[in-house]
Amino acid sequence: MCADQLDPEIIKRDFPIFKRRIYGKPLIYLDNAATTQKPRQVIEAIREFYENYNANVHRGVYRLSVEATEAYENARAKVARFINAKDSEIIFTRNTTEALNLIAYSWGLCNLKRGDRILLTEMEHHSNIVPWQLIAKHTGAVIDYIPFNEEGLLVEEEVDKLLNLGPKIVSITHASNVLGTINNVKEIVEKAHKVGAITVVDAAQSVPHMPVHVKEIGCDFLAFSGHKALGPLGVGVLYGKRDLLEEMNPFLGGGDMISRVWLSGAEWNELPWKFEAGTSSVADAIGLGAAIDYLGSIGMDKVRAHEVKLTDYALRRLSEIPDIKIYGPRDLEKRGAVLSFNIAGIHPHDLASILDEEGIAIRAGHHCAQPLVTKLGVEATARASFYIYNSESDVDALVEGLYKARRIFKL
Ligand code: C6P
Repeated sequence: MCADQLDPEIIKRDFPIFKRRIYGKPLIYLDNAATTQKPRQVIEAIREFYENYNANVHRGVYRLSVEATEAYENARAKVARFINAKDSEIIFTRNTTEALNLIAYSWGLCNLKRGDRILLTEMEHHSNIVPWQLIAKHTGAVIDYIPFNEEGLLVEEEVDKLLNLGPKIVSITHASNVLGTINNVKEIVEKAHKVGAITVVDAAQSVPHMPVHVKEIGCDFLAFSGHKALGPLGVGVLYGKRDLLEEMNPFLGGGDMISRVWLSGAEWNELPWKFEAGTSSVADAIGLGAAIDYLGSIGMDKVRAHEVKLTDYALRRLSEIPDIKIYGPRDLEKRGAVLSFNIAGIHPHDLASILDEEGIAIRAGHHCAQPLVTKLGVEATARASFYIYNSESDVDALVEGLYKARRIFKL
């Protein structure tokens, strides 16, 4: 193992869950696109908060509250540095879903009207489809979808054709949670800005896996979830350009998001707190800060390099299995470490159950991307998704488990 490569076996030692045995077998966790496991450093940061300085933030002058506020705002600064944004452009949400809903409601309701166009892609997660459908219903706007081809790549001519219709907003996933496709968001954002559209990037499957810098992409908004990046469940991030966030109405009203309230009205707090109504998930934000420290200590280039190598190995090993159909691009530069597949004659849920008996966790289903899966001509796929603690031996165990499934089904 070279010093410039990460060692998954060493990394694994930081994750207490890998002491678990499932039906007497070691846990092989291959559902990282759903949520990642948490290192001891993240668990410790959360425990430390609750044991030593648990208090509400922005509200107290007493020591505990000051410490909690400092740690919460420090976590925001870490997130900002991680994606190359300013602190005031980072809003803590519950998850990607809430971040995308925030944009759809706060920006969409005020800026879209009958006949305006919203441009999405056919490979979006439901979180980047349904909020826009709700807003389209409210406003009379229409939604167009950029199609993807056989290889699982967006059809470039269609990108141009649909952008020429002059959408007001373009919201696209950076990396597909089913196909693994990594979209060239920088290029699409550039083209979208040329036709005057606002741009949104769903980075739920990219921020945890590769260097993502908002200034480099140039997007107006970007969303991701902490729990898919080693952080706790319950905290997500919305990045937004300051001028746009200033113009927008708050998404939710309540405590912390105001500067003054009268019986007849209210004045909003400064950014980013204008969009953080009510008591925040303080411990979770601090936990996310610890997760970012952890990823930063490895280096996101190394994370990406590890996943490319592992995906290459997994694609080659899985391709050996008879009657397997693997979805998504084969070009490693155009894909992440999410591998969806089907084996003819075995339902993906049966595959997942048989693998579970071997201690292997994969996801089976439509992965909250039903339009995508329907276009593939199936109702469900099996999906293995990798992260920093996965190694080639995990891939070997997966392949062995799939052969076992074939034997059970007498294939
Ligand atoms: N995908 C998966 O197993 P939340 O649930 O808000 O943290 O993330 C939503 C989301 C948005 N966009 C993309 C591209 C995603 O992959 C997800 C979450 C999980 O694929 C859970 S369905």
